Amino acid sequence: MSKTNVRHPPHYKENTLLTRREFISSGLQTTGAIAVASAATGILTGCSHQVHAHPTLATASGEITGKASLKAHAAAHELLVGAAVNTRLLRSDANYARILREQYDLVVAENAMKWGPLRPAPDKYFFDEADALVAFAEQNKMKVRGHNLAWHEALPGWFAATVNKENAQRFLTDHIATVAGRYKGKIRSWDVVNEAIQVKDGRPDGLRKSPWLELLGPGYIDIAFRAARQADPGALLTYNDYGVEYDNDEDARKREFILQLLRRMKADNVPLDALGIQSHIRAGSSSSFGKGIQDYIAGTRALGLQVFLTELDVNEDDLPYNDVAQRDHAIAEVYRNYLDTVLPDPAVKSVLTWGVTDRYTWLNGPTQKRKQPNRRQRALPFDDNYQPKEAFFAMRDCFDRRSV
Ligand code: 9MR
Repeated sequence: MSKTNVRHPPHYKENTLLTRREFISSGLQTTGAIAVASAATGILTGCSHQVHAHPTLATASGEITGKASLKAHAAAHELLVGAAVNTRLLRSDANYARILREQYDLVVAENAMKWGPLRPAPDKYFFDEADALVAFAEQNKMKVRGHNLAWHEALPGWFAATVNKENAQRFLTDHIATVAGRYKGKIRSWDVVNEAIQVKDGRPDGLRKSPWLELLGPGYIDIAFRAARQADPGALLTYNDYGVEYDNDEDARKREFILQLLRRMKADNVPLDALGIQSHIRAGSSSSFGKGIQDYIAGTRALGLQVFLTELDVNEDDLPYNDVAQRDHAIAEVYRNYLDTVLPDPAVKSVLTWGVTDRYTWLNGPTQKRKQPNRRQRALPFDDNYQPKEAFFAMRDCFDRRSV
């Protein structure tokens, strides 16, 4: 959701591991801190002998696996529950992989299917990481979301000097044919176009002045969706965006522009099946959730589209206190308020968090501007030690309350 045009170099690295400085300042003082300290030291020093935090998932709050898992509770209310995955951690962190298997039935690559990671050079593709995620999902009978085929960020380093108005359409359609074609029949839904609306760019259609818009004009969106349908006719084609969740003027304007785009696409018979609502939300916000997002979802449903909550997490930088239990409670309340606002609508079919454990959330990553640099964010359902937090139980309760 960063608002700058970040372009990653070809040798792209995921940035969600703790740095030594972050680890030292993390204040991991809860149970298991020593085990995690050893594990983190192993990662930081490249030591091959890695100690994993002890998996103690049955906590004082009760059993959370099997029938008590997120996915079992979600399935009872016609929802899929998923998470964004850092593919490298599937190999290096057994607890990470285990929680994914136990709790989730849907995965999406946090980075591995973006242009930058997939395209080391204009004529070369690097599929190993993306393939590994799809294989992991197949082995564990999980579904996969694809993220993403056209975005203004995470473009490869060579992009700006290589892609021009003459060849841009070919680059876009070849990329989609190759990537969506490779995973044909294996992807439940693709984020075809990501974050195309940016109100402050001031265009009457609300479109972001992205490289794709500059190269191809507004038509790039339809080109991308048509190419995606052709490459993988079975995938649910999704438009995905952020900044639409709150009852405030800024989010309301963005919702209007997105609905206008979706209506226009449907009117023009552009293949489109779903809307992704990223759901990067905040604790300590002065705005609330309510009619704005409910009407947005209902408007999307009226167009015959499904709705996916694609990147849920809670940024807690605005909380004025440091006490962990107090913060975790406030974060869980935000999960609760948000999910209770949106889940009653039957158009909502899946809930994905952007990560699994606070240990690797992008919100603690080096590119993130932080108001509380000495405090690690606790944005996700599992903490740094892989223990379920109040947010986990809030999610499960919200699934239970859904009347679908
Ligand atoms: O979490 C992702 C982070 O590791 C990457 O550096 C960044 C740029 O590729 O993208 C982050 O994920 C973003 C997602 O792809 C689109 N919506 C906003 C997410 C958080 O910035």
